[in-house]
Amino acid sequence: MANFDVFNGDADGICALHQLRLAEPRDSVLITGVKRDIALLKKVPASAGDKITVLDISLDKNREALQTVLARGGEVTYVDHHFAGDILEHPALRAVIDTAPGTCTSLLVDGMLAGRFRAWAVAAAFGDNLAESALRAAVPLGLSEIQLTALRELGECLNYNAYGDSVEDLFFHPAELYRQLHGYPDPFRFISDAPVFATLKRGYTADMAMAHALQPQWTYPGSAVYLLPDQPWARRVSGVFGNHLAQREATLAHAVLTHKPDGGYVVSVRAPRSNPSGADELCRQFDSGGGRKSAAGINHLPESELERFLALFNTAFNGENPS
Ligand SMILES: [Mn+2]
Repeated sequence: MANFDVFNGDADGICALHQLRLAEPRDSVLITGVKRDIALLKKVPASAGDKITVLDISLDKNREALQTVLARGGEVTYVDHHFAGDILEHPALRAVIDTAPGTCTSLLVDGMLAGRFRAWAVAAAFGDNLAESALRAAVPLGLSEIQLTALRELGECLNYNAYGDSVEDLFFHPAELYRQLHGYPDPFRFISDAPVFATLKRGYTADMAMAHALQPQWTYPGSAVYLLPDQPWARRVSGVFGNHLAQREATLAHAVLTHKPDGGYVVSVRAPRSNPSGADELCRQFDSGGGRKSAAGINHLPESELERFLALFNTAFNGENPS
């Protein structure tokens, strides 16, 4: 019998698994990838009695694979906060799914573990651009401003490492980053001692400086669109850059479009922080779109769909309050 840990390669996925495996150590096959690589469950060659943990990837996007794994006799723990559609009922499936805009997978795991490794969940919430939730979760820890800033940086750097067209764009394969990080029960130790963190922070700082030098390509009454070049730095920084824009201009929606090597764009959409909804609905109108209410994306937007995207984006976030 085998164990499989299947997780999104971003801060939330990595910190969710880290917490679970600190609480319940387990040798397992790690299955992960770049942030957008979410069709992960189909990579599990499950057989009867295998234990499979799935973290931070949409159940809706893995539904068929989940049915297969369960039919083969696997036992599945599924924790996530992305759009799930109908959650199937099965005696071997434990699903903890909450798509509320203020939560993330690491916070859900934190709830399952009664807050035992809370600081990691705080870092993950920062990484998922949920600063308010992160700060709320951090209250009982009594951290200093400096410590909170450190956890914010940690979440952002881990999250940053997951963006790329392929793992070749990344500083570390997310499985390797998880293995390194898992040696540190204390996030502050990881921040001060781990060479991988120093590398990520250097890369992050350099890439963000490039992004912040850009002006928006299109601006609308309630939103702005940035266009990033076909460069590894741009692919790495696109998502985190979107989060920063969302933090900087709370009332605006943002889209970050990054040119792809073979044409078309990768799209990150961030709803306004003042009204964090509509991003997933917009992106799901495109073939490879999906995500959460506040943050969503399109894996491949063909050039021919650009005008349609801009029109729908402008309409979705026209600056008027829906209430
Ligand atoms: Mn997440």
